Amino acid sequence: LPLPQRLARYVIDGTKEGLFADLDAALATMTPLDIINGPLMDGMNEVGRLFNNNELIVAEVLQSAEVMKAAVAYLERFMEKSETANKGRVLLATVKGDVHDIGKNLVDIILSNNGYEVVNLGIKVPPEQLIQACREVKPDLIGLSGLLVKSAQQMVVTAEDLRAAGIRVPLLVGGAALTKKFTLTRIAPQYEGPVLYAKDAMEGLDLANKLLD
Ligand code: B1M
Repeated sequence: LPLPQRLARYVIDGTKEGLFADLDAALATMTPLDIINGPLMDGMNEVGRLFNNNELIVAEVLQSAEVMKAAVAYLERFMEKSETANKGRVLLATVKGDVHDIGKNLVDIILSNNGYEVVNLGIKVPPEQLIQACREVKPDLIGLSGLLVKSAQQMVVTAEDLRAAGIRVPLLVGGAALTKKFTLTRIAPQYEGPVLYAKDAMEGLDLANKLLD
């Protein structure tokens, strides 16, 4: 198989055998982010399709997730890091009821490498925990991730709860089940502060920079 297809295959098959050598080979011509957004994401999307068709079970998808995480962790050391620190503090979480964290952790890596201090609260974070952390951390931006359809609704509830707690720190939202339209028509009206939608981690960084730089 050609290199890009091989890289997608590691994710689809959930195997790391040969992965790191092939990542090194890919790094000769591609940036770490292009490798993640290209062949590795292609693999993940295929996993999602197979899972949807009942051709993969959860345990197999977990193995694919492990490979994706290992690849991202390996590639992180080759990413460009900005020298400027302290562009702002970001509180990051996957919303209540949702365990998907690969995309959120990618946002963490990219923001951290570009001068932001990120406090990552992890997965399944209920609004109360977010509100509590907000008071302690005093972030300049709150980032919410969610991949399930029900997570989009959970973001609406989270925005309402944050507003009720008097919080108006800008919100950055992202994740597969979300759209810009849903963000603007359903989440934003429930919140006092600005609400921004990012389709991927890089756009998240761009939006954070526009807002806080
Ligand atoms: Co699940 N899962 N999963 N899963 N899983 C999806 C999301 C699904 C679409 C698969 C499918 O059926 N085709 C489907 C959702 C259906 C729906 O609601 N419409 C699904 C389901 C159903 C489930 C379970 C319910 C399955 C079950 O138990 N029966 C269950 C849910 C558990 C729960 O959350 N309560 C479940 C569990 C799992 C695993 C644990 C096995 C595993 C997650 C492991 C982990 O994350 N640690 C898993 C995986 C791996 C997937 C798929 C295959 C891949 C997700 C992924 O990591 N993509 C996924 C199918 C798919 O997405 N194609 C699927 C790679 C990642 C880099 O992309 O997270 O989208 P993503 O992030 C992107 C953008 O979305 C954006 O930037 C990133 C790119 O740069 N982004 C942000 C994300 N967050 C952002 C935040 C931002 C900005 C941008 O600012 C703050």
